[in-house]
Amino acid sequence: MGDRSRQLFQDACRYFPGGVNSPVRAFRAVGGDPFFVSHASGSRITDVDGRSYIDYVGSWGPMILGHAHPRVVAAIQKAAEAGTSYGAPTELETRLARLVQAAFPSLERMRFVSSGTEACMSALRVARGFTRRDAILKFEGCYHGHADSLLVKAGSGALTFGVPDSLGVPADLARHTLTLPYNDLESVRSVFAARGTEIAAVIVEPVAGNMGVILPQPGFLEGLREITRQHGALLIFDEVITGFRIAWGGAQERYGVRPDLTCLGKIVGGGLPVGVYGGRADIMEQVAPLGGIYQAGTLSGNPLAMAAGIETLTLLQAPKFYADLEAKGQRLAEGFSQAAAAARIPVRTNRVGSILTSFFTGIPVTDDATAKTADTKRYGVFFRAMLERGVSLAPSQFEAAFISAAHSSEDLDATVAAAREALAALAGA
Ligand code: KE4
Repeated sequence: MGDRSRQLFQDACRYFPGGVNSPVRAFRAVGGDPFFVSHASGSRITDVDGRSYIDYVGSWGPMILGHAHPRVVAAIQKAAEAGTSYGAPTELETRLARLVQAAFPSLERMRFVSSGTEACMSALRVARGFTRRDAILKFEGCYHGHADSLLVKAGSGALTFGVPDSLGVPADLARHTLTLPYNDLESVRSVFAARGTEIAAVIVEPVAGNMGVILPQPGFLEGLREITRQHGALLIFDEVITGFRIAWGGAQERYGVRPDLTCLGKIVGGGLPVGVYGGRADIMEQVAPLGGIYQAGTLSGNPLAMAAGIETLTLLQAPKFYADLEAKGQRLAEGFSQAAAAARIPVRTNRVGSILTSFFTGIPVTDDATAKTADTKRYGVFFRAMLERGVSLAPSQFEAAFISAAHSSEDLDATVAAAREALAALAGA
C-alpha cells in the first residue's frame, strides 16, 4: 500500500471501526491494509498513490457497465441540477419501475428502498404479514443484508430454529429463523413436513454469491417453488447480486422459476443507493398505505438514484450485452483454471455469466461446508500477488469477481497472465 493510502487509513481509523464503512473493505480476510480510491473509469480503479488496477470488485456488483459511464454520470448531473431529493413522488420512479417490471414480470407491484438490506428486510416483513406466520427459512452461507432476522445461524439440529450470528441479535428473534445447507432440498422437504404451517417464507440467493459463487443444483430452485406452494409459504428470491447480472431478468429468467417476492439492489441503482422489493400484487397490496404492513423511507425513490438506474438499465438492453459478458466470464474462468493447472495448485472455479469465484480447494464447491474447505491463507497470498500485478480481486475468498462490459480482451489477457505468475510463485513458495 502507498504512503498516501497509509496516511488516509490511519485518519479513517479515528472515525470508523476498522477504518471502513463496510467490514469486507478492511482487507482483514486477506491481510494488509486497504488502498484508498482516488477515481475510477471503465474497468480501472486508481488509488490515491496513483496506482491503477483492473477492477473485479466493481462496487460488489453495481458497476456492470464499468466505472463512471459517461451517460450515467450525465444523467446524475442532469437530475442533480433539478434538486437532489424531494420526499414527494416523481415520474422518474415510475420510469424505473417500468424498466424493472419489463425485466422482472413477477414484480407486479414494487417498492424502491435504499439498499439490498432494506429490500430483504422489508420482503420478510411482507411475507410474515401476508401469511400471518413468524418463521422464515434461509440457507447457511447466504447473505441477505444485515437485518436482525437474517444474521442467524443454524441451531443444534436441522429442525431446530436458529441462534444469533451476530452480537446484538436477540435470541428471541433468531429462534424464528431456520437455517439449512444450500442445495439440500431433502432437508427443506423434511423441515416443511414437520413445521410447514409455521413458515412464512423461504429466502434464497438463487445463485449464491456470498460464499463465493455457488450454483443451484438442478431441481433445487424448482423444488423450493413446489414445496413452498404446497405449504402456503412464500418463495423470496434475493436477486440483489443476480438481478440484471446473470441475465436481463436475473435468475428467474435464467432458471425459469417465478418467486412470489423478489429483492433487487446494486445494478438497479447504477452505483447509487437503490434497493427494490416486490412481487405478486395480492401480496404487495397489503403494504401501507393500502394495507397493514408498514414500510417507509426518506430517500426511497431518490431522483438521482432513479436517474442513474434508468440510464443503466437502458444501456443493459443493448444487443448482445449479456452474450458478450458471458463470453468474457467464460474466458476469465478458463484462464484461471488453466493457470492453476499449470502451477499444479488445486483450484475450483464456479461461474454463472459474469460472476465467478476461484476456490483454493480440490473438491466441488456446492454449499457453505464445501466452500469452507478452501485454503483462505493461499487465497490471501494470491490476492496480494494479483494486487501487486495491477489486478484488484475481492478481498475475501468467499466473494465473487464481477466482470463489466468495460473489461477489454486486453484486460482479461493481462489478468490471466498475472494469475499465471502469481500462481507459479505460490507453487514455488
Ligand atoms: P446492501 O445492504 O449491502 O446493499 O445489500 C445486502 C445484500 C443483500 N443480498 C445479497 C445477495 C447481497 O450480496 C448483499 C450485499 N452484498 C455484499 C457483498 N457480497 C455487499 C458488500 C458489503 O457488504 O460491503
